[in-house]
Amino acid sequence: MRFHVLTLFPEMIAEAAGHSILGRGVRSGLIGVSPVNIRDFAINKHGQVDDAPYGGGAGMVLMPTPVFDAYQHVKGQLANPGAPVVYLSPQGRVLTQEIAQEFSQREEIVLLCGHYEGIDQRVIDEIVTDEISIGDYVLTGGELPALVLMDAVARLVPGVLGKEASHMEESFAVKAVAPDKNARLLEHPHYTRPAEFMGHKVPDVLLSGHHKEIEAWRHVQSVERTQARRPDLLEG
Ligand code: 21W
Repeated sequence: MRFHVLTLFPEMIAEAAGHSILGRGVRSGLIGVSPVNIRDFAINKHGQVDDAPYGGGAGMVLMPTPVFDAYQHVKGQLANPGAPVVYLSPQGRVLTQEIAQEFSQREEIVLLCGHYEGIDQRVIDEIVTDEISIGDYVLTGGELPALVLMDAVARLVPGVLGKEASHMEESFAVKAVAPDKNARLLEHPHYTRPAEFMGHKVPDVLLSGHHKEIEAWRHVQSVERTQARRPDLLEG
């Protein structure tokens, strides 16, 4: 799976993509991350990529030509010219596990990160196939959302997670409470040594060695936590 990332901050993408699970996927060759600097496609020698909005108003708008030229450059490297072009934007549909699963089936994805007030609508209409938000809060650009999407998608690519973790993914699917919405239960609490920390003991059942009882206790914890913290996941 290869991600091509059109951005004004390519170092932000390259740096973060070198760490954790995403970094391991990259080093193992299962994941490719190719940042492309939109400024390399500036319209003049001053490196201009943005301009004032038609109709007035505060802030600047990313010009269509540098974005389109950066996309054309990437398109020339695509194995599949029909690869999705995902614009990270507050106006997009909110990223879910289901959307991450769909993207994980693709061989290649182009990610477009906005900055300033946004990107000229004409180039969006011309090249973008999907518009994705990561939630209802205001950020300063699309780079962190692009990294969030890549992280969520990369861990679903076979081989990126260890064997144990990918088995966990399967058992979660079984716990789904609303298959159409891909909802699931929150996790039970986790404990490790020491058996007592600041006067707080690990629940006895976890030290009992009774695997059936442990499983049942964890399931009850999951349901109770979900009811208390995310009742929306239990709807239906
Ligand atoms: C945020 C650009 C808001 C433009 C008052 C006056 C991509 C994002 C982004 C951004 C505006 C995502 C303003 C969740 C996000 C992103 C940058 C609108 C701001 N306010 N998902 N002007 N949240 N954000 N203008 O912010 O590019 S996905």
